[in-house]
Amino acid sequence: MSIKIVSDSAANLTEFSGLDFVSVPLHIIVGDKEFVDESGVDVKAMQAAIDSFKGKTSTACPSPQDWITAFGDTEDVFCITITSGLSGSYNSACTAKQMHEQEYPDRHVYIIDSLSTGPEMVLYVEKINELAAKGMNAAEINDYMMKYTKNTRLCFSLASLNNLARNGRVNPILAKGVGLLGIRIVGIASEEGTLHPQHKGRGDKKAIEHMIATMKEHGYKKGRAIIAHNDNLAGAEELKAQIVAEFGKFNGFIHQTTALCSYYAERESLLVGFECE
Ligand code: X90
Repeated sequence: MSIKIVSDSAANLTEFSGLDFVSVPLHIIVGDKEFVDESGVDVKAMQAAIDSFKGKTSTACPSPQDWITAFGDTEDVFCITITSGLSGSYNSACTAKQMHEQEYPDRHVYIIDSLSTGPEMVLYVEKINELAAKGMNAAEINDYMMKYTKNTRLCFSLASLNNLARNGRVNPILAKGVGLLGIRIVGIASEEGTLHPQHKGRGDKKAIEHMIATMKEHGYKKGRAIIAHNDNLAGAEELKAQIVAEFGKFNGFIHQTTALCSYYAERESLLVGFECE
């Protein structure tokens, strides 16, 4: 049996130990510079380029051909994309699947639209890996994942919505004031895979209190919880400490966002993907 996991780079994973894993990069375009969200991308240089650039910056999702290349020659591929509610990545992957399965009728691509991003995608990568290690076949894993994906959530604390608003991914009215004086916006990924803001307030301390309350409200108990931060390790450590204080332990890890999530979840933002009960 051979199973491969392919995700786009919104998962912030350049590598993953376990199953054969490939990350397919999104691109960040800053004037005449293009940052490819792959291993070795210089996120600090990207942020510096954004800071000093006056024009419009943008991002681009993988093309169907990018996806097909990543699928490779493995019989069964699980493909996890950033939310179709905010990106064309899922549609592109669907086109790729169609072309790939037409060319190789004995291969199969299972696409999971995360309706989310970052650490919630990591939960899916981990779970597929775990189920495959237990000996489940691809169809069984796919059935399991259809239920599993309904029982995970993403909560965010964003330090700015500028790039989301400028690229038409959130209402510009919502973006106003966020970032000034340490104003954070806390919310969750909605069922449709868009931003559902719930609280606006000042500073990480309040934001983290709201994140913990949101986790509780959505049935988090002691399951897996993965934290991604953009240049805010102190905030991530504080969130972890509050998870331990509130729920008894922290079953997960902390990592830094790579280029795509760093572009949209701007400096000092926090994301947590977690399992609900
Ligand atoms: O160019 C593209 O196709 C990529 C577009 C991606 C847009 C959204 C990225 C979001 C990154 C920000 C906050 C988390 C909220 C997620 C709600 C689903 C992270």
